[in-house]
Amino acid sequence: MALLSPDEIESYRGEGFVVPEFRLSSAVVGQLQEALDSVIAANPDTRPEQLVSIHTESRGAEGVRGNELFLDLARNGEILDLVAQLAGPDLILWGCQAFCKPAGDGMEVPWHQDGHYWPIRPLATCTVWVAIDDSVIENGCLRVIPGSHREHILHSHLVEDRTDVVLNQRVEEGFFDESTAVDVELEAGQMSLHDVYLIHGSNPNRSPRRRAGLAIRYMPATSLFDRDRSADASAGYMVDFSTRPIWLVRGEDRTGENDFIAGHSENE
Ligand SMILES: O=C(O)CCC(=O)C(=O)O
Repeated sequence: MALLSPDEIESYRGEGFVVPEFRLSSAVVGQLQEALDSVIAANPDTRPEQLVSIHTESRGAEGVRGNELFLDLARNGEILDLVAQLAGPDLILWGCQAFCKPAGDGMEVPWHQDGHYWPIRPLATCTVWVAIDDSVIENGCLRVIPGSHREHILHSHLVEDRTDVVLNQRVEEGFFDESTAVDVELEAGQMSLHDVYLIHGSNPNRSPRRRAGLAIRYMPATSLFDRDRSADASAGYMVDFSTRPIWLVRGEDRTGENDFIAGHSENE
């Protein structure tokens, strides 16, 4: 296991993202690819870029029948060790989504800040983005604007009435300089970690190679997952924070108010 070095932690704080040395074995990558293929087959009406809550087997209000192999990965002790270095010892797993861009017609993810959509007070999340396939410039790898998280400001997002992009909201022009974007190229099994305020997105996949990644969302258990927002499709696809199961994966719930019961009966 390679924990983050002090320089890597510094880089995450300063740039808003980091690629650790730790990576998954090719055997685990093979299992994830197989599980993803079966989830795609079981959800023919869902775009594979929008496989929200892929770690739960019940369809629930969000409509995706997932696979618990992704939940096992999200509870992997080595990944949690990395996240704990950045977000503290008390951690809640509150989301897990596959962004799988098929070869040829994989959709763009517009430039956005995640925190714009999320009911976490105070707002804090570290996303671990795990490459299930090789993710490179050609097939639309994750792109980030280094340092765009630093001021902890959520910029205004334009709402677009489009179905050819993964999210229908994008950061309005003028808040960042796209020429500073960094392409986060990863081999299958590698991962990047990014901050909730970081501006990021990705280009369409016009290449002959699929590009799949799994975004695992962790929040410190010093924040509250606010369940007041129920079923909501304003991001361009359905999310339901009122019934979304969350898991305390490390330490204690420091707020004493997080609800770890909602949504679990269908998933245990
Ligand atoms: O997979 C992508 O291209 C985008 C991922 C993303 O927006 C996220 O992890 O928040």
